[in-house]
Amino acid sequence: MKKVAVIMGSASDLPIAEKAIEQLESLNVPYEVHVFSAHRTPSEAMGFASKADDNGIAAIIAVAGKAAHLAGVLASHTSVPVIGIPAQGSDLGGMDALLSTVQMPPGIPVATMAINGGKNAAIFAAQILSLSEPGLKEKLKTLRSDMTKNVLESNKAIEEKYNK
Ligand code: RP5
Repeated sequence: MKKVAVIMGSASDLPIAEKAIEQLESLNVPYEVHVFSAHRTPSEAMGFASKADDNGIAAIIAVAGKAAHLAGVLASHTSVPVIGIPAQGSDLGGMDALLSTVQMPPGIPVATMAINGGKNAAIFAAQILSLSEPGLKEKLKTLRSDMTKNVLESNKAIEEKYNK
């Protein structure tokens, strides 16, 4: 199976990246993890993105906060799909990173998740890989049906408690 790369703009983004990593692990999706900054290590970020396809990466998850250019810069150097996670900074609550990540110019798309949306980024990356991996498609189906079961169970418990 091809791999997912999880890139963060700073080690301080690790708690958000970990949500994605945990979800990839639970789906048995192979991954690699790096810290590359669009601003502080732009050459390394570019070098990684331009070789991603040759290195067997099928999707890139990019976590960054503040003026979050990481996802867009990676996307500009590869045709591998890039999934951006805007990180919630303390100053503007993540709106800065959300807008910096989502407002890409036509031609260089970034699939932007919710602020701190690590879990969905991993699921979306797995969905991309699952196009050529029937086993992974089955795991994603199970993930959905487990979610449905959990909601139905919590509904039952709440209905029993309040609807007398
Ligand atoms: C961004 O600036 C990083 O992605 C991080 O979210 C934010 C703050 O970085 P540090 O100052 O904590 O390294 O580039």
